Amino acid sequence: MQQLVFATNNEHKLAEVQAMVKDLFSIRSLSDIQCNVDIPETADTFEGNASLKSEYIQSHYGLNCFADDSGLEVAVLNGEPGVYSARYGGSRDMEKNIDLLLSKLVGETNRKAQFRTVISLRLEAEEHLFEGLVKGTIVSERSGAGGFGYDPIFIPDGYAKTFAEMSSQEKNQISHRAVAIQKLVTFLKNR
Ligand code: ITT
Repeated sequence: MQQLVFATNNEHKLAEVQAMVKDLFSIRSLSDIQCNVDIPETADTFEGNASLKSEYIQSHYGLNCFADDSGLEVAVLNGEPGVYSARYGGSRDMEKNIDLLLSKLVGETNRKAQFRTVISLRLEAEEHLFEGLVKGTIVSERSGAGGFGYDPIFIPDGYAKTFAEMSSQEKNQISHRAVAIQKLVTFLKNR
């Protein structure tokens, strides 16, 4: 089975992607390769940051790998929190991140948002990018205990529950990450 490093320190992302690709290729985490670095994400786009993370691993470890940069984009906030999703409220504290976002939407009727991810895959000298997005709405109160990040306040279009109220299998079939990983899998199969 082909081996790929997934360059993430987010254990939730790792678990989601491992569940999605488990029979197709084997994933090594950053701890599997003894990498304990918080790889700098200095770009202002998902594409740029995904590319920085995968490039770091390939240049320092010489391994084929991929990285995911992702976040929530709220229409009425001009795409905020976007690339700043992980630290929107000033730190990695998700309670504060969500509180800040909800406070900016108080009284707002346009609740449209989307989760977006860009995956950068590095195979030897080549880079390939895959995008996934899922549209939905932001609710005014948290609901559900599953998932991670902004999942308790996001209802995908066509559903009546938040990502945090879904089983991991359900979220993993429709999420932005699932869409991008499916594109990556198709690409690897056709090579
Ligand atoms: P790595 O960079 O190490 O992969 P990270 O958590 O810092 O981990 P990002 O820089 O891509 O990842 O930030 C993405 C943030 O966007 C993440 O911390 C969540 O707050 C949010 N996010 C991304 N995908 C999500 C999802 O499926 N459900 C809920 N929130 C998500």
